This record gives sequence, C-alpha cells and structure tokens, in this order.
Amino acid sequence: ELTPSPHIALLPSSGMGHLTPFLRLAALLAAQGVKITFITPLSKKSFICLHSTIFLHIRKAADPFYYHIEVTRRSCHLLSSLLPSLSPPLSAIITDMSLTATVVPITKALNIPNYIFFTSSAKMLTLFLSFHTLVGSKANTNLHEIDDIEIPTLEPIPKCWIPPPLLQDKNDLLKAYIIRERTLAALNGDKVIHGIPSVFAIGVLPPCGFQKTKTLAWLDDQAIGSVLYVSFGSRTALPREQLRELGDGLVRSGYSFLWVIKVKKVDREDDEQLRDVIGDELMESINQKGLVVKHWLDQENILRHPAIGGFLSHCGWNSVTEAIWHGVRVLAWPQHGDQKINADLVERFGMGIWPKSWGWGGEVIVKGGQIAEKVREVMRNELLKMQARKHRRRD
Ligand code: BUP
Repeated sequence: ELTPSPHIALLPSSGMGHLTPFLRLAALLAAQGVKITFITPLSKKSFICLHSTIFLHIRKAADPFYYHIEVTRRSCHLLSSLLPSLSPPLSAIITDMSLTATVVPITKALNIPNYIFFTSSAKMLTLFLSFHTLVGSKANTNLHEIDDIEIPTLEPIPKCWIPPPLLQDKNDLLKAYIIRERTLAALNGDKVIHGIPSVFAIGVLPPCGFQKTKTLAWLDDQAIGSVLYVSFGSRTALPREQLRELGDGLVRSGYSFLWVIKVKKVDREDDEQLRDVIGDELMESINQKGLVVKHWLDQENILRHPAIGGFLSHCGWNSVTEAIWHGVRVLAWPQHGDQKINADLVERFGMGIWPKSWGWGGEVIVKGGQIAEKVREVMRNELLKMQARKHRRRD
C-alpha cells in the first residue's frame, strides 16, 4: 500500500531494451505525483565504484550487455548504505529481474518493499521460471536432450524457442543468472509457478514525452503506408552475408524502406563504411529505393509516421509493444533471447507474420528472394493492416 506521497526508487539493468521500459514506468509514476529516484549504473555520478581487477576479469568474458549487468550486480552491495540515506524514506524499490538474487536479500534486510519488473511478456516469464525448475531437476542431464517445455495448464513451449545459449553453453551468463535466482526457486515451490508472488501486467507502456526528436525529411516525402521500417534493435548485428541478402531482398521487394543498420554489436566500434560492407552495386540500388541509416533514430517517431506501413523487426519486447502502440504490421525475424516468444505473440495478435524457417539470427542465411517475398506478403496484406490498427493504443 502506497503512502500519500510515495517515494520509489528504480534500478534498471543494462541495455536499451531494459532501460527504456524503466524510464517509461518512472515517467508514468512521476505523472501520478510519485517522487522518483532513478539509480543508474551508467552515469559517472552513479553509485557504482569498482575494483579494476573485477572489471578486467568480466571484460574478457562477454558480450557488453552481460558485462554491464555483471558490473551492476557486483556493485549492488552499495545499495545497503545508499537506500536508507534517501530522503524522504523509500516506500518501495522496483528492480530488474536480472538483479533479483542480488538485490532482494538487501531490500529484505532493509525492510523496503521490492517489486520486480520483468521487461518482457508474461509468457517469457513462464519460460524463465519453468527453465529454472527444469535445470534444478536435471542437474546432471545434458540440456540438449530435453523436450519441449511443459507448463501446467498452458501450451508447451517448443524447444526451438528456447534461447540457444541456455541449452548449449555451460558458462553462458544468461543461464547463470536464471539458475542463480534462488529467490525464484523458493517462490516456485515444488511445482512450476505455484506460490509465485502476484504478477501484474502493466504494459503496453506509453512512450515518454522526452524522447521526441525530429523525423526524417525523407520519410515526409513518402506516400502514406508505403514504407517498410527495418530494424533489429540495439543489440543485434547481422552477419555480413545476411546483411547483403537482406539488402538484396529489400530492393527486390519493390517497396520503399527505411533501414536502421547495425554492423557491429557495440556502436562506438562501428566505424566501417556501409559501402564496404554492402558493396557498391547493391548500395546504388538501395539508394534508389530506400534510406539506410547507421546511427540511432528515435524509433517511436518513425513508427508513428503515417508513411510507415510495416516493420521488419527482430521482435525485441519494446519493439513489439511499440508496434502495437502505433498499430503497425510486423514481419517478425527473431534473433535471440525472448524474441521467438514475442514473435509468436505478434502472430497470435493477427498483426504480423513470422517465417519460422528463418530460425534464429545467423542460424541459416536467408536468401534475398525469400525476404522479398515475405516483405510483399506483409505489405499487401490488408487483414494484417486492419488487425494492427485494431490493436493500436495511440490516440
Ligand atoms: Br536500434 C534503435 N532507435 O535506432 P528492444 C532502437 N531504439 O529508439 P533490443 C530506438 O530501443 P532486448 C534505434 O524503440 C526500443 O525502445 C526502440 O528495445 C529503441 O530490442 C529499444 O526492441 C530497443 O527490446 O533489446 O535493443 O534488442 O535484447 O533487451 O530485447
């Protein structure tokens, strides 16, 4: 129960996919008169201070995304002194799921109510919790050998939707986090999901006003509903060969497109010329039909633009919720993590198509011709357009 003027702290995890929903939630709460403290491990003035040997040890290991989660996790002990020093005293803290095992013992000791914000779908949460129990019950089993994941009272989750690192790599950090979540194990009891604390669905979260930037003049010149927007989120760089096939497919589809391209996972290392990656000839054709951008564009602004008629998306949870918010059809091409679960929801909502044979990103190279065919299928499909419009939350 909130006090008359509550004060809530929010502690997100790393990556735009996690940070964005935390910011949106903070904005919604602030609009209700809640005092907000946003704890960020990214700013120089943050609560993070690290021992350099830990820093180096983790840097070797991983993906920058995991690296930042690990940095945050290892700094969480600092919350013990930080949280009680806040004024007025905290009414509650909202923390990212990936920090649960580390943060909950601290907030419990401080007697501060701790809400866990799971920044994906309820279905992904069932997979998360079920996988944990499965691993616990099969401690010495090769996870390659497991079947589809059975979930009491729900449809099973196909094995091929489980993010591959969870099945393949014993040292994968994502898997380590899931397994480390002892709090969840305790909550699960002996049956999956029994005894879990109340789960509240709080999406689709509206965009925060402060994200607005100018749209592209190029987009303003395109006909209504004529442009396919292409983006694979902030963390996915497709393999080179796949980038070229995608470029070829977009050109062959005959539709105009706005393609936000990522050549490297970490943007600041991405100093390569697009021409070198894509080749001169293809680049010429691309320039005639579309616009390729290598820097961050405000996706909200693009999706709300009347020229956008479809979205080729990796189906990160934020991208899916933003497509729903703006009522845009989706061609789903999940790349990793929760994205197959999200792509399934897009199809179930009747607002998109998911060509399942395309697999995870990089698993197979999808040819330009196949991509062109699916782009045309989505862009011509009036039923998808109508259903997407029906789901639209924007006024
Ligand atoms: Br790229 C890009 N502009 O150019 P997801 C992304 N975004 O506004 P991800 C931009 O970043 P995870 C760009 O609107 C969304 O809110 C986009 O989140 C925004 O995918 C966010 O869709 C991306 O969840 O994260 O980044 O792959 O792996 O956690 O799903």
